[in-house]
This record gives sequence, structure tokens and C-alpha cells, in this order.
Amino acid sequence: MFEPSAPAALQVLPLPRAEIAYAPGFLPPEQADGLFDALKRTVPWQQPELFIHGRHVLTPRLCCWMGDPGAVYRYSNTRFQPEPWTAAVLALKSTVEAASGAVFNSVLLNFYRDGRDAMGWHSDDEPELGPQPVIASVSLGGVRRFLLRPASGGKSSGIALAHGSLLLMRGDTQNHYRHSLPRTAKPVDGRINLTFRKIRAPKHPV
Ligand SMILES: O=C(O)CCC(=O)C(=O)O
Repeated sequence: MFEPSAPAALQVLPLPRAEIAYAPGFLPPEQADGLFDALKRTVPWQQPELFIHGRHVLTPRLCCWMGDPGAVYRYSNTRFQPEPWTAAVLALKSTVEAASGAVFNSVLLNFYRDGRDAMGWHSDDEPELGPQPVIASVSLGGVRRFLLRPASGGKSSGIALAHGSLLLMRGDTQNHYRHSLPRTAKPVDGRINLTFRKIRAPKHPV
């Protein structure tokens, strides 16, 4: 298990109808450095082709869906079978569970190789996540801006997600907000993000 530097100091982000908390120093820098290197080397990274708006497109980042057997996830019209847990990701899961008070059975890992890699606007609101999912997001490597905007439209708010930070989204956040990680023209180091999730058991196994 990774040791958080101190009981992670959670800052609440004051967005109406959301429950979002941020701990910038969740992992001590040397642990975060080691974890970034280990994940870069050991995760079976893929670049899936997604079918969006009638077109096949390569995901603009590398990713890996990892979790318990049966934690199957669908997004962007694609079905993802989980890769088995690696030791490093399983250890991080325990630390994140202790800090968040939630239990997770899966994680989406994203590797943004440079500023051209990005994630478009979306909510983590797939039915298998349940009505009020807890999403625990750990960031490692280059600092990138994470944006949130009301699902009904309006101004976006941004937060620069630090190396070794934890962002928790829960309650109605996914029902009322969308989020994204935009491209940047600034030179930026590679970044790995892990969003821990709980997939509810499918009613009808597929
Ligand atoms: O890389 C990030 O911080 C965002 C990841 C994300 O939006 C997701 O996994 O749903």
C-alpha cells in the first residue's frame, strides 16, 4: 500500500450541485515519481479505435481498462473487458479506498503522451456506474488543466491537477456536470491519470 504524505488534506471545490474534493499532495513526490515510471512500463497500454458520430477514430491518448473479472465497461459504443490488476495499481487502489471511504472494482488508466493527447467533454454517467458514482482520480506526471462545466451549459471552471494529486467526484456531480482534459500547445511532460470506479454487477451477464 502507498503511504499518503499525511491524512490527505481535502479541499472542497465550491461548485453548486456537485461534490468535488481535491488533495494536491495525496502521494509524496518520490512515490508519485516511482509510480509514474512503473505504470508507464508495466501497464498493457492500448490505443482503441472508437466509433463516434459515425466515424472510426483512434483514441487521442493511450488507455487501459483494468479491474476484477466481470467488471465490463462500455463507453463510446465500445465494450471493454478488464485487464488483470497489476501489483502497483492494486496497491494504489487500497490507498485511494482508505482516503475516500469508497470501494472500487475497476480503473480506467489514461496516458497523455504530450499536449496533443486529450479527453473530450463527457460525464462518467454510464448506467453500470449507478446513479451517484464515486470517481477517484489520481494524477501523475505533467500538470494538465481539468475542466468542469454544467451539463445544462454555461461557464467552465478549471483546476490544474498536480503530480500525485487525488480528485474525488461524488454525489450528483456526474448528473450535473461534464468534464474534459483539453489539448495544450504548451510543452508538457507525459501524464498518467487513473480514475477508480465501481461497476455494478450486470443484471444479465453478456
Ligand atoms: O485525465 C483526466 O484527468 C480525466 C480523465 C477522465 O475524464 C475520465 O477518465 O473519465
